[in-house]
This record gives sequence, C-alpha cells and structure tokens, in this order.
Amino acid sequence: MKKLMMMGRIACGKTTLCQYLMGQELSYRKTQTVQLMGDAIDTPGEYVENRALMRGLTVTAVDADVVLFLQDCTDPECRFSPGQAAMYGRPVVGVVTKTDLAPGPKSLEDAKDLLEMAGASPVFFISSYTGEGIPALVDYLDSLPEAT
Ligand SMILES: Nc1nc2c(ncn2[C@@H]2O[C@H](COP(=O)(O)OP(=O)(O)OP(=O)(O)O)[C@@H](O)[C@H]2O)c(=O)[nH]1
Ligand SMILES: [Mg+2]
Repeated sequence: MKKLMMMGRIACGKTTLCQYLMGQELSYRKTQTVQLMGDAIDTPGEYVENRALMRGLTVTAVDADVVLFLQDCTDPECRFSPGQAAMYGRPVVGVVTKTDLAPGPKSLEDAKDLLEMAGASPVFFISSYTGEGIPALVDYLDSLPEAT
C-alpha cells in the first residue's frame, strides 16, 4: 500500500480512517503527535488549525507517496487554504468524511467544494463507520505511482 499522509481539522476522522485501512478496531484516541500507523502518517488536527504548525507538515510530506486532505461533511468550517495542495510536491487526494452523518446532499457537495478549492483532486466520499466509499478510495490510491 502507498504511504499516505492524513491532514485535516481536529476530529475530522483521520485516525479512524487509518484504523479502518489498517484493519484495526476503531477506537477513539486523540492524536498528540505526528505518528506512523502502519503505512500511514497520521497527524494531529492542530497542524492545520494552527498556522504556525502548518509548515511542519510540508517536511513530513516528503516521506509520503500521497497526501490526503480530509473534510468532515458535518463541519461547515475548513482550514485548508486555497491552492494549499501545491505545497507538498505530492498528489493530494480529497476525502469527505463521516458520510453516515451527512445532514443532506448539500453538506457533501459543500465539503467537496472546499477540498477542491484547496487543490485536492479527485474527491472521495467515505464513512469509516460503514465502510462506504473506502474501496473506491483504496483502488484509486493503488493506481497512483509511488513517489521517488
Ligand atoms: N459517525 C462517524 N463518526 C466518525 C467517523 N470517523 C470518525 N468518527 C468519529 O469522530 C471522532 C474523531 O475521529 P478521529 O479519527 O479521532 O479524528 P482525528 O481527525 O484523528 O482527530 P485529531 O487526532 O484530534 O486530529 C471520533 O469520535 C470518531 O469515532 C465516521 O465515518 N462516522
Ligand atoms: Mg487523530
């Protein structure tokens, strides 16, 4: 599997998606530091919420084949900057999370728009609780070349 780097706001579902992808039991634990979970680099939401920390991840991305920008569909706020994806020198894929909680189609479309504005492409819709959308995401990630 490709080495992924997860980025997104606090509680958007990064660690839970890592757990799902690694076949682990889903159990809530706040991420306190940048950490390796199998083939994924899991990051704390503070890194996108806090401008001063954001820079740290541009270095970390060097170790990743692909960067994932995650946006919770129940969260109207977004901390990605327009065009931010260009900073990492890696493909940046968008992931709208928690589709099982979506109040309606508009919230899903809004989340997708935010990710596209940040430069993530393509955008997938997933739920780590139901597994919806994750096979399509995994297939796409498998099809990408490894970073050199
Ligand atoms: N309903 C639902 N809840 C989810 C889903 N994914 C994550 N959650 C819940 O959302 C909360 C936060 O999930 P985490 O995966 O820990 O979030 P995170 O992005 O790693 O957050 P930080 O480590 O704080 O940056 C937890 O209570 C999860 O159980 C999902 O697909 N559906
Ligand atoms: Mg986490």
